[in-house]
Amino acid sequence: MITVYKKPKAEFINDPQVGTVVNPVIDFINQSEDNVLNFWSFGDGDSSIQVNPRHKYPNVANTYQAVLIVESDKGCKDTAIANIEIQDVPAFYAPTAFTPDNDGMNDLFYVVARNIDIAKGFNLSIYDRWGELIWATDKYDPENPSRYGWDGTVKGGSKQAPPDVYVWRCVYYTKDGNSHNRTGNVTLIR
Ligand SMILES: [Ca+2]
Repeated sequence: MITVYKKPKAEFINDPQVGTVVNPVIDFINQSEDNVLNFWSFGDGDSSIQVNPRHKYPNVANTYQAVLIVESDKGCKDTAIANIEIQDVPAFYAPTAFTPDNDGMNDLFYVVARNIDIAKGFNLSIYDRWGELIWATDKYDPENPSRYGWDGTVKGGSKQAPPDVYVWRCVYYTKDGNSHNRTGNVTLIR
């Protein structure tokens, strides 16, 4: 008599769908069925036997082939494969608008700078249309650029800036030793 065991089903999704070189961390969410053992190969030489592993890819733009092999309690196997893309981001990015209304969406104005050397100094200043400095910070967190963003308040948080177009100026240094002085407009929408 031949016993036919049910084959397991290998399936997963990755979150986010596309990573960035700034934050190349991917959560692998296992959606397999009848999987007793899970063998992950992330495509960059690293591997895991966790059910839902989190993996940090190198901070370079590339596409990796992630493979999940699952095995049932009867030793039957199935394989799922997906391409994981880590995208480049611009060397410097500042949005042109933000909405500081505390709805959790786009409530902060902040810049994203790559290869930044904070030890040498950093400044982000906001000016109103009359050229008055209304907000500034000398803090920047490369791991979490929104952390010290402008929340649309002025005078130490006691007053809300009205909807308008504001001028920002950012001075920073990159790890190659160069200084950068960038400026632009941002529209505050409430
Ligand atoms: Ca908002």
